[in-house]
Amino acid sequence: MTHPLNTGGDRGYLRIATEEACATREQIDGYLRLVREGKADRGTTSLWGFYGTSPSERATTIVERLLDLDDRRIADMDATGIDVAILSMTAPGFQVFEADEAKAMCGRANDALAAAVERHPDRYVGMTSIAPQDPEWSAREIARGKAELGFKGVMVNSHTKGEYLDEPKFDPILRACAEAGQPLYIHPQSPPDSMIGPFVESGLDGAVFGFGVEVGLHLLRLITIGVFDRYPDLTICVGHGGEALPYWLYRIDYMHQAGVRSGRYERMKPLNKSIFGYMRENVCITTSGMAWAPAITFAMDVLGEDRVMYAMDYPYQYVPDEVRTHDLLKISDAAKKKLMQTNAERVFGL
Ligand code: 1DF
Ligand code: MN
Repeated sequence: MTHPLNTGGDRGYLRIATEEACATREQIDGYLRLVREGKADRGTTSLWGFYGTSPSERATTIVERLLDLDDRRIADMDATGIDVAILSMTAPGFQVFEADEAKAMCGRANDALAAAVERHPDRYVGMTSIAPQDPEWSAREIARGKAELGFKGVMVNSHTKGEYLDEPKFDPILRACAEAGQPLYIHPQSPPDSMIGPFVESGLDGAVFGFGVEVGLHLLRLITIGVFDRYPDLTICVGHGGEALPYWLYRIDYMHQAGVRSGRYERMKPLNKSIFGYMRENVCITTSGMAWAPAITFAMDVLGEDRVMYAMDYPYQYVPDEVRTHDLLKISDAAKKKLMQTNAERVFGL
């Protein structure tokens, strides 16, 4: 990527942040309406009941920052030294609305994001949001995102009304990503009602823990159903240091192979590769929310230097010092450039 303003200068690398959130007013108003009418699931009620109505500093500044796609966001990027932000509509996207409303809102949000990218072409990259309630529509939106809107990846906010993308009906979405040659980013949302009880009663439903459990489960469901045997060139990205999976990988792999051999679960079939193999060859992780040297270097060690990308998780974790944590990592200059810049350029085709 050529950057007219900044080529990384003395640093030797650009900082490309890969999990950066925005929202339309209509989207946030939609969450608030669902919450008010008692039609939101428990996770959305907890999350958007807070962000949408709390007078706290955290809630009000985050909502303001989500809605701004111009001066304030660019100023924040400049203040922290972020050269390029890969933007997507915030969680839970359009996946909590009825299908017709979801599609209409999602299409308008994609258009609005594309317009923002057009206003700031050297600072923003967009990802296509989808409404998995209608898989065929979502597949067409993925193609439109690539061909007409210039988007470089596809965002899904994990489960859709309690269903995961390994369900056969969602296959058109996976196929569309593979055909577009674009990565599917599985971003968290709160666990579904079927799972959230013990999380929400303890205050652990959101980004503190529930998000990671939810996305780790989602990715493992996709791997174990054989999504990468069906689409060997598909890349799936997850944030937050890989949602704990790199750390658990040895045990997951061991027990998965034991489970396959035992024939204990009908759904657990032999796969072409080990889970370790898919994690190293089909999955990319980002450092969103996990600006922690031991976790980042561990993930790079386990998955390889080509598999880990920088992210800030703006505006939910807008902490300037965390950028410096990345800059100061004790890794080679070549590995740092991959982490901060070139892995994102490769994965998103920038
Ligand atoms: C939070 C964090 C909320 C993230 C998010 O979406 C979100 C949070 C509503 O802290 O409540 O995307 N995040 O990715 O870290
Ligand atoms: Mn995020």
